[in-house]
Amino acid sequence: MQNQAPCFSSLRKDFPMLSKKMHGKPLIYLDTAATSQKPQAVIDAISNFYQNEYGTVHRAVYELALHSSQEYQAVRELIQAFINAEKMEEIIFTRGATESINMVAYSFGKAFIKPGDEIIISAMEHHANIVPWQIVCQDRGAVLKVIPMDDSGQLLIEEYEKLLSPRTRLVAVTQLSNSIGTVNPIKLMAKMAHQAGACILVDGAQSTPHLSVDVQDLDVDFFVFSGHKMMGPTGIGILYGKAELLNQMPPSQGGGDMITSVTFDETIYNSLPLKFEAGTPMIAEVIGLGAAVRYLQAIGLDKISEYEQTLLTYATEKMKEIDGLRIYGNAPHKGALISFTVDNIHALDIGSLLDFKGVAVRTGHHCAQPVMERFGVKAMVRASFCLYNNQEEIDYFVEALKSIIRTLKPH
Ligand code: C6P
Repeated sequence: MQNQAPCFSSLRKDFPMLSKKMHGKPLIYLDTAATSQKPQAVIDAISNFYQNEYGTVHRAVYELALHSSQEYQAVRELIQAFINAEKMEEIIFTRGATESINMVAYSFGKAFIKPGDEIIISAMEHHANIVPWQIVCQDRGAVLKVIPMDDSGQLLIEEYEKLLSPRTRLVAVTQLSNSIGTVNPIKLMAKMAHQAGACILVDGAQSTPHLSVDVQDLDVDFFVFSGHKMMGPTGIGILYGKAELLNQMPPSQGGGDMITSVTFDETIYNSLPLKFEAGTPMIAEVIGLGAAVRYLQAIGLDKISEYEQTLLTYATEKMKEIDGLRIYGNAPHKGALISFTVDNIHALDIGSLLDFKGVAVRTGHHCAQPVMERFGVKAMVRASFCLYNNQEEIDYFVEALKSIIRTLKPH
């Protein structure tokens, strides 16, 4: 690749899955927005932990448990630095972005949402950042409002301004859309929410693997993401929340570790972050997430971003040349994913035939049905790119796509 940094081409060997074959063809993995492949460093960290170091956390004084507790805590510090949170106790381990949002919806809803209050989301949210708020609104008698977007997939900030009012309690918005790639102006949106007296939750499920995030600079109240989209294992996610808010919110689950004392009459909850971590946590998953963050940090998020943008530009230019292909989401600030349809050919057919050629893409509604409705389609194909993809793969993908279109196009 002309402008491919040598370090990126050499990274491919870190990912064992990338040397696999699918249907006898080399695997071309273009579905990182769903879940990323894992570098050997992450696989080794998890396997080493289970083989040599495994023990529980926070519950015992034997050496293995103490070591596990230290490692678990070290990853919390790592995540704190990764997103530049002010305090370590603001980092809560969850099972994923979905669980993080649901936890805030439940606890924030209980603490702060009253009948007649309003919650604002955007037209490009993943279902994980829609449904929990609908549930809160139903439970608390609140009203859900939606920021519209234009045809390029950018939020209409002037409409957002109009929606904000003294009744707004919370704004919940994605930093990077999983369906159309738009990167939203979070710093501005947070400032506007705060000026209206509201809090803001940012869904960072798609942004954390690709952009460097500074929650203090963005000045967001809650920030959520998943480990499995950023080279880490499944079953681990993060909920960042400002301590002053989390301290006022009730726990979303009760159980071990989230208490300081329990009698049949009364329970005193633990302090942050354990108040929100009931039960034996995802210990090995946390260790794996730590290895993933170290892996990303060693390369550098800014370099990753820059490289992925070259892939996005290259792929967009090539795909625009294909007759009848329509790309959804053309915001100037966009993450490295392309959702598209081809005239008269169903997205699922394209996905299945690409699979036979070794290419893995996502097809369907991308868990964002309102986005499909906004653009008047039932389903899209999505190719998402990442630090381990390269120009040759994009060439292969585009040629495969052209040949599928030639085969399926009605004559
Ligand atoms: N998007 C996709 O293919 P979980 O499943 O909890 O790790 O993440 C949920 C989630 C929340 N917000 C955004 C913006 C997301 O993209 C996702 C997951 C995957 O686009 C699976 S549907």
